[in-house]
Amino acid sequence: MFWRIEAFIQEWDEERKITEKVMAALTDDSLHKQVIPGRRTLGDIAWHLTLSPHYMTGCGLSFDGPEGGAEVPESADFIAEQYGKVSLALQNAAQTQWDDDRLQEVQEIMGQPYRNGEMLRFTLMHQAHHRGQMTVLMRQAGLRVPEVYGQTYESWIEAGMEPLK
Ligand code: NI
Repeated sequence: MFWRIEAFIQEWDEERKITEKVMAALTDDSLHKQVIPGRRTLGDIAWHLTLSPHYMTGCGLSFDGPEGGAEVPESADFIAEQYGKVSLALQNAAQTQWDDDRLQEVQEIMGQPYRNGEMLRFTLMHQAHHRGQMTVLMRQAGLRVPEVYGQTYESWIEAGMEPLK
């Protein structure tokens, strides 16, 4: 739950920049990497994360969603570009359209009451959850993963240190 809009803006701005780094490390080929045969791919998850910020329009925020429809794009660059746009659009909308009082407003979502501040928190945690899935699949696809919350295997080595196990 966020009680102050400024607290959300600050956290979202940091988190969306981390997610942008992860998206920027994707390649077209890697998008087809599957969790297990026949299930979600890295591209599915990346595109799900790109579509997700726009769900906040269901709570009354107004901003444009990503271009490209529901189908997962073939281009990693396109996904990264659309993620950048929509994540910033959510941030700008929250900053200009809501104040602290609006965070207490309750919406019914799938039959359950949620405060807007809870939905913003959900959006943030949901992104972190799927971003973590992405970095594992990226490793399995042979990609270098950027630093998310701390050093990576490669950045330890580049710093002249022994990577942590
Ligand atoms: Ni999800």
